[in-house]
Amino acid sequence: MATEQELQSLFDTLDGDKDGKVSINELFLSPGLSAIISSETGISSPQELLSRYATGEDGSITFEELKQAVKKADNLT
Ligand SMILES: [Ca+2]
Repeated sequence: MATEQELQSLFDTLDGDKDGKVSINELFLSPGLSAIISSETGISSPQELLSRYATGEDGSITFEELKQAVKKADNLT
């Protein structure tokens, strides 16, 4: 379980280039944080997470999209 604030801080840390989106490369660069995302969303692979929830053309996930994924797994407190 995570609060929105914890999720935001996790997202900001993952977003290494600070463009407001987390790309597949950023997920791969931080395996420890990706593992937390996996447990909060119940989706084990970064590829699957992005293909299910990222709606932008560049395939990166926004904070709102990540929040939806965590909410859907019932892990947002
Ligand atoms: Ca980024």
